[in-house]
Formats: sequence, structure tokens, C-alpha cells
Amino acid sequence: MNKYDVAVVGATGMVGRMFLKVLEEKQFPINNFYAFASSKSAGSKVTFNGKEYVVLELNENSFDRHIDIALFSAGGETSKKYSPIAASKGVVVIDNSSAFRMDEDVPLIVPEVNPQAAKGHKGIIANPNCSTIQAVVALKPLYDKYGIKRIVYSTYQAVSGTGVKGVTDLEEGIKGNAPKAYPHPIAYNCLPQIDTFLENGYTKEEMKMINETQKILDDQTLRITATTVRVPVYSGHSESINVEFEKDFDIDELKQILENGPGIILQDDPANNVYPLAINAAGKNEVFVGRIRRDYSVEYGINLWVVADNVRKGAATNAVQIAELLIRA
Ligand code: 3JN
Repeated sequence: MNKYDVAVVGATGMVGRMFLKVLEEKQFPINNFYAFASSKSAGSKVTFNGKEYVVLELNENSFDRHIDIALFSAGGETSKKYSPIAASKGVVVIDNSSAFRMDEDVPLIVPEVNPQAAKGHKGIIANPNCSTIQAVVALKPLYDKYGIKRIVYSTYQAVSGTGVKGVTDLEEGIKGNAPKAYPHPIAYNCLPQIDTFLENGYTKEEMKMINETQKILDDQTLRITATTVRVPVYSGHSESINVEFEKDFDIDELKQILENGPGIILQDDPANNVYPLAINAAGKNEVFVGRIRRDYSVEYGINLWVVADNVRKGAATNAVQIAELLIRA
């Protein structure tokens, strides 16, 4: 089996550390491994596959060595600066930031949904926003079967989506201390704001879900609206998704389609109080779907409850799956 030279950029961050864990768990075939981070974290150590690696400072010359694939999660500004440098040196970058997601020349990939779009990439492939990834995994098999007219997203997003500082705000908030990452206390509260507000009244997170869903499903006519909410949960984003189909459906057949959908685990047994929960999705790579029921307020509608580990399937796992696609191609 071929082995690959792999770099992780932002190796000491929350997603960066999960990149290492998922690469290990999936036994990704690695020859040389490099961990990069900003000057602040350079010199610290990470353990990967039982070996210690010194974290190297990311700079213009970082990609002068042979690297096949670089997984980036070091923020949009770092991606904007260093991804093109890496790509110009023959590295394939899988970038977890929003920097290139809506760039026409950059495929935006969820391997269960649009793996074909990775073909013909120009050195940078974008990993979608966590909330988008879990939504489109659940929606794709239904989109293919029934066609979708309109989607209403309402999210309940964990503080780990904000990284270590979000987790700290919740921990400190429970002790009665003031928030630093969020504009209001997150402990015992729900914040209907994720990221900053745009002129149209939506937050950036809401517009990411709308625009990225259209790009991944390759359907610019799809009507979508979204409300994204931060909740006092450490791990796992939950989403209420209301869908209006083009065609009628049989609810049992629809559940069967979801059950057979790639990357989906159906948890839908209301009689026994079984439905997806953030605390159960934590540590898992799949997307959990339940509370499936007809929306009687429209002709062909359903409601779904969709949960996934936002740092795994919403970030690291999806990126490593893209890397697996590349080496299989
Ligand atoms: O808040 C969440 O749950 C997800 C946050 C994602 C995020 C946070 C800061 C910057 C992103 C993202 O992945 O879209 C970005 C960004 O890259 O713009």
C-alpha cells in the first residue's frame, strides 16, 4: 500500500488534535508526518501513532519539503495566506476554514454527498461548516429520491464549535463568571447568535448553512432559511430540519432510505424515547437522525432531528474522509 507524507496545520487546536486522533483511528497510511502551528505553539509536542513530534512553526518555507496532503485548521487568515503557497508546491490542502468554501475553483466536499466534485481540484479542497455537513448527510438521500423545494434549519450548537474558549465560557459561566468568548452568558442560556451579524439580519453561520448547502447539493434554486443558536452543550450539534419535498412520499419508505443512507444512523423509536442526543453522538463519526414525522402544514413535508459530533464529522472526520477519497482516486 502507498504511504503518504501528511501535514496538519493548527495541530494544537481543538480540531487539529482531532485530525491526529482520526488519522490514527482510521490508520491513514502515513510515511512522514509534520505538525505545524503558529509561533505561539511551535516547540510544543504532540503524540501521533505513539511517537512524539515537535510542533513546527508555520512559515513560507514550511511546504518546501515533500508533503502530499495538508489538513488545515488554523483559522481563515492562516488558510488564506498559506494554502495557496502549499498548493503551489504540489501539496493538496484540505481546509477547514470558510476562506475558500464559496470559491468557484474550490470543491466543497462531504464524501457521502458529492465525492465526484473533488475531481479536478486545483490543490485546495474546502471542508464545509460543521452544521452544514451533518445536515447534507441526512438530506442527500431524500433530495435524490423526492427532490427538495425548501429547507428550514434551526440549530442547537455546542460550545466546542467555538473551540477551547467556548468550552471555557460554559465552564466558567456555571461557576458564575462573566463570558469572554460570547456576548452573553452561555451557561443556563441559549444565544440566537453564532458568529457576527450581516447587513441582511442573518448571522454568518446562518448564511454559511444556506450557501454551502446549495453548493454541495449543486442546486442554486433550493430555497433555504436558517436560525443558528448556541446552547450550553459541550459536544455535538443538534438540528431541527424542516423539509418540503417536490413529490409525495411514504413515511416508512423515507425512514428506510435514511436507514440505508451512507454515514447515517437512524435512531427513531419514540415509543421507547429513542431519538438522537448530543451526549450519545459525542465521540462518533456518524450522523444520527430521528424524530421523523410528516409536516401536515404543507403538502409534502417532514421534520427531522439531526445530531452529530461537531468536532468529528463536523470537522476532522469529514476532512480525513476527503483525504481518503484522494488516495483512493
Ligand atoms: O460555531 C460553530 O459551531 C462552528 C464555527 C465555525 C467557525 C468558527 C470560526 C470561524 C468557522 C467555520 O468553520 O465556518 C470559521 C470560519 O472558518 O469562518
